[in-house]
Amino acid sequence: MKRFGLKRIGAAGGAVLMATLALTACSSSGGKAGGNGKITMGFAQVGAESGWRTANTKSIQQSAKDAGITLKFSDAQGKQENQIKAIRSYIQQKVDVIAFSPVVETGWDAVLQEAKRAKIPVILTDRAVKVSDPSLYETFLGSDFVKEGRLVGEWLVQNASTADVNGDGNINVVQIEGTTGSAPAIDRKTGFENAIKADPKIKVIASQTGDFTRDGGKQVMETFLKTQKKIDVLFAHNDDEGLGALEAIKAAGLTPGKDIKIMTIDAVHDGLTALSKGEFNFVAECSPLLGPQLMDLAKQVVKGKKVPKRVVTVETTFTQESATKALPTRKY
Ligand code: GZL
Ligand code: ZN
Repeated sequence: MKRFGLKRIGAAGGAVLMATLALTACSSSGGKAGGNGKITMGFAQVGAESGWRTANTKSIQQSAKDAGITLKFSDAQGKQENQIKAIRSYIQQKVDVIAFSPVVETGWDAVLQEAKRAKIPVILTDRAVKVSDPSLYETFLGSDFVKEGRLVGEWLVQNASTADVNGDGNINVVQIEGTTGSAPAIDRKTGFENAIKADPKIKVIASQTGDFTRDGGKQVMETFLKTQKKIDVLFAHNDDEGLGALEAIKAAGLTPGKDIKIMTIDAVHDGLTALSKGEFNFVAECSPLLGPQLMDLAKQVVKGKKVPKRVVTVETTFTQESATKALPTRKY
């Protein structure tokens, strides 16, 4: 499938990009930015629902400082109407660029039309939107969520022999999904469920949203433990749901990682700690450190430069051994 202008820039690539941009920035007129060339960015964040989100917020706030960009920041407590309100206020304040992580995929056309009419470029970070007119945003910087789900499914297929914990010949999977309607929840489910088709013994016997929170993961896992007889595997769409589920699994007198194999996505510090302790069995990384690349892209779009429509973050996966090695130097 031809990916339009797909660019893979890891953290190092982002730093290189930042260095070149810094050079061009001081030689250019600083584009549309305020008189002193200082760029003002309005950022509408989803909320503070998970360890991933707080690490993402820190990365954005720190990178704005490092890039000399004035940041107006709002936390929508997970509500789309609050994100829309924040974007409208940034339009009123005539910021130079708007960036946001859309809590769900749909319902953005109107407010993005208003930003376009106000000639304020918009950058999507972390999550994608479904809009009628792709010119409503300059670029989408974030993970390939389908790939994250696929990597989890492929690991389960490769490890099927040790995953049939109940020895009933089937590998019964319960799935705790992310926020309903969000790009990561939709795409991780798609990637995972497509990958496990490779082994007909693997079946998703129950699937429910835990809204990417620990509480959500705990409550849904309690329900699954009551209603499902033979659970072999849990796939939680993020570490926080998996960490909440751990509590429910232990409260039921089961040993996580042994009686129920657990796979999650994010690879935040607490998730890798659970993995290194053998409570989780596999974690696919989803990097929250989007700040440096976001600020590079913001400087380019404010200058009216064309940027790739899609910038995919470079990520990896972890097993117990690689998690133990990575933990001491992990930034989040
Ligand atoms: C993924 C991000 C998701 C994380 C969750 O890029 O949108 O939202 O996987 C977070 O931890 O809540
Ligand atoms: Zn089984």
